[in-house]
Amino acid sequence: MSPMADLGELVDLLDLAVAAASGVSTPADREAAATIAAAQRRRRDYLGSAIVVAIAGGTGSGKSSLLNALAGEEIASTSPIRPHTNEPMAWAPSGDDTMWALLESMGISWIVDNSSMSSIALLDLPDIDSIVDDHRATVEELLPHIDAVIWVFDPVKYSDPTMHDDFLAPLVGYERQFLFALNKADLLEKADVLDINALDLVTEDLTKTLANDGFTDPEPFVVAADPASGPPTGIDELRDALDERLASKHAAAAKIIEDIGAAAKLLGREAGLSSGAGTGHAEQIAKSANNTAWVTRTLDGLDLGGPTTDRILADPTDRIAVAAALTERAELAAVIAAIAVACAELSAQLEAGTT
Ligand SMILES: Nc1nc2c(ncn2[C@@H]2O[C@H](COP(=O)(O)OP(=O)(O)O)[C@@H](O)[C@H]2O)c(=O)[nH]1
Ligand SMILES: [Mg+2]
Repeated sequence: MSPMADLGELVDLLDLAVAAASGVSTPADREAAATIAAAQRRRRDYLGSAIVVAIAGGTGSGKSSLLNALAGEEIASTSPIRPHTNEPMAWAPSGDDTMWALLESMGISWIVDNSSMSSIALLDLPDIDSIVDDHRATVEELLPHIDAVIWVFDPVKYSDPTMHDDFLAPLVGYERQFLFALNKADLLEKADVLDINALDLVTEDLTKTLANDGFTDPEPFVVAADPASGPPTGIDELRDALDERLASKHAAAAKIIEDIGAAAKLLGREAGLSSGAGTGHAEQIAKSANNTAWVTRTLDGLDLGGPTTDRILADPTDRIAVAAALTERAELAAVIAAIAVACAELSAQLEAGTT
């Protein structure tokens, strides 16, 4: 599988185009393109075409079990002996070099090759109920690079005040990225408390507790990732929710690709480079190299100032200045062409990208 291009690279190219356009495009067009690039850099999620989901929760809540259930295979080792996972591990699509590099930069060196679901990466985070401050810092560092966090609760510790007051409530600003899962439903399902089903009772109480933390309409998924008997339950609903997020991420990505493609075209517009990427530019530049009148007119029309432009306007037969101006255009044309190619590749990837 060839390495996937990602939106991050496309944003890099747009920045490169803005730089290459400094003597060519209008300040307004360059500013518009730079604003689009900067906005993408501020995004609070992973810019690739896959969705990156961290699984967080207290000791023994079932994070590793949930990762295994979502993956449909035994990835993270689970154990009844606590604490078990002391290092974050990831299950990430093979071939996505950018994501693997990202995971390594986040300090995740234990990466399991995910060949079955090319558009989802799952991170099994360390238990978070010990050393709360350190772990909250870890999660806060991760959040800008990932798409979602599944917070896992078990029926015994779901209302642990440390978890809610010291951990979740301070992170309420990230709620757009959060999903909640009540695990070990099998332990509650058959129990009644004063005629009320224990599972309903706990689900309702967890929902209320999360609302008290400050979350808007929290709706925990009810799952059994590793029930005492039988197969996992509730996993399909959770996976559907992740698929939905992946779909909306793809829709958002399609919009970004469109915006970046448009911004690149705008950068080339004034310089006559916006007719599309490819050989046309080279031809146009070669042709206009012998046409100082065209170059002068173009530069004059741009009203750019700058030493090269000033020199040509002062003396349209100044071949060195004309050559310099054309080089600037050729460089910009090359970056615009690279952007067009990357946009086409990414669009194709998005169209092919399903779980
Ligand atoms: N009954 C039951 N046990 C579970 C379920 N999910 C996990 N467990 C058990 O809970 C223990 C802790 O699970 P693990 O996934 O290692 O938790 P982690 O520490 O959060 O990664 C293990 O013994 C699991 O088998 C579940 O849905 N039902
Ligand atoms: Mg674990």
